[in-house]
Amino acid sequence: MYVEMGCIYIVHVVMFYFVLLTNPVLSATCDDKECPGVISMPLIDGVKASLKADLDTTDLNNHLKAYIEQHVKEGVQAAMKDVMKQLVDDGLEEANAIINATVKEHLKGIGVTYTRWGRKACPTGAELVYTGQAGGNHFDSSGGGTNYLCLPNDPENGQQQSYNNPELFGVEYEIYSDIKPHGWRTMTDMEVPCAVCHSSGKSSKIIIPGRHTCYSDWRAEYNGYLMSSYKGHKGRNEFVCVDLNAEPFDNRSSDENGALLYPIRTKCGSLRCPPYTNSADVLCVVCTK
Ligand SMILES: [Ca+2]
Ligand SMILES: [Ca+2]
Repeated sequence: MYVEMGCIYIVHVVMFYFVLLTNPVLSATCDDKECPGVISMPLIDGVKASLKADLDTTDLNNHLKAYIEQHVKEGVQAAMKDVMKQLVDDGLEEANAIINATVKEHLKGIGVTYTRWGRKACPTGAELVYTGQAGGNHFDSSGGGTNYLCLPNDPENGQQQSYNNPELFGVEYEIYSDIKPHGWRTMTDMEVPCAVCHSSGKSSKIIIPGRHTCYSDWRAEYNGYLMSSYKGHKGRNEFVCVDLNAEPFDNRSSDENGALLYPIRTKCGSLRCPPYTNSADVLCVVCTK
């Protein structure tokens, strides 16, 4: 009796698992809707017998969520960096433009001045402060000043006095045909004009004797010949650079003397030749930068 009942039980168990393996619809303990994070997937398709297993995807979801968050974070950071870089670049560009405009405007108010001897106008690019007549001490006086002056054509005169010290004369080109520099026009006994010039945006000015061109990074304002007073006269004057294309102050050519201008020539010995040449005109150039 018990043996018979045991056999029947075994048969029922085998039939149950047979049905379990062969039934295409497997009853689940929970479906996807009821168990978030759990998915079902077929395990055995090849035998045309569905076997489904429930997988807990909670960890997978957490990893996926962390992965997405990390990449979103990195993407946002990269995008923000690009945006910030562009903002900074735009800001710098705008700031540079403002600075450049401000500096340019400021530079208009600064510059250097120089006197252009022998001409009434300034070189191209320079502003004329005033034009006038060259003046100086009498060539035969041992006292007085030593520098040539650019006297404006619109003077504001002081009171006339009896005190005797008339030492302000006009300057003549005391340059005869036999001593004039190469290429120089004859203006003997004619008076010397001058122009005071302002070159804006510059901070330095030099007068180079012995050259007619500037060194690199310097701009030539004008060039000409170095001149001063005569060696045998009592009056001593500074060297000035007289424009290569000098002109007379007016049409008068009377021999009035006063302050005089002579060309300067080299003398070898203490002056090394070469590089210099004996008894040569001395070129000069006024340079700014
Ligand atoms: Ca004269
Ligand atoms: Ca004279």
